[in-house]
Amino acid sequence: MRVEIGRSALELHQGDITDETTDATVNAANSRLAGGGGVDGAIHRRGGPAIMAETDARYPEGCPTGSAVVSGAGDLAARYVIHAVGPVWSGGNRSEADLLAAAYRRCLELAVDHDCRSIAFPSLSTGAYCYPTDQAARVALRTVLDFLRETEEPLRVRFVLFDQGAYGAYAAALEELA
Ligand code: AR6
Repeated sequence: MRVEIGRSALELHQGDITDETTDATVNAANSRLAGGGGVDGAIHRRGGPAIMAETDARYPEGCPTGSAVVSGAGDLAARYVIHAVGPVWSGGNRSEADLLAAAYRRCLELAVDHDCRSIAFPSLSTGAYCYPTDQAARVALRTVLDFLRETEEPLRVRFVLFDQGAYGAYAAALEELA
């Protein structure tokens, strides 16, 4: 599924984010930037040790929830990995939606600042962090659509959803929002 916004585009794709060839690939990281399972495990496995070596050196304090930091992409096809820290779901009354939106927005800003023309996102927070996928999809897509309507730079934003359930949730949310 694909929606055009001015000179930019938003795409939904089902697959593995480590196969992407976008300029930037977003990692679903934790605030210690310590690595882990899910997307984080896959990115460090396939990208190799250079990514963690760089984040350890540049961001010894880690990255707060609701924000993101950038590194090189090691052996991945991307130029950059943007490590985003989404919130852990704890019922919805702990500013989870605002923190999730802030994490997406920071990734988009970093991508534009680094002259990226394309960026691939996973579904942040909806795995180990247990954010309900249908709600996360609405926050993610609204944030990206708002950003693409505001920004001057043409950007291709690709959501790479691992399974059919996640793809379906994002497709339904995009039909509602676009
Ligand atoms: N490509 C695309 N999507 C994937 C892939 C992949 N290779 N692998 C999993 N997903 P998660 P979170 C989907 O847990 O919830 C880590 O341990 C997955 O099905 O990766 O933000 C970190 O170190 C789910 O829909 O990220 C953190 O501690 C989505 O990606 C913590 O997990 C996100 O799942 C972050 O948790």
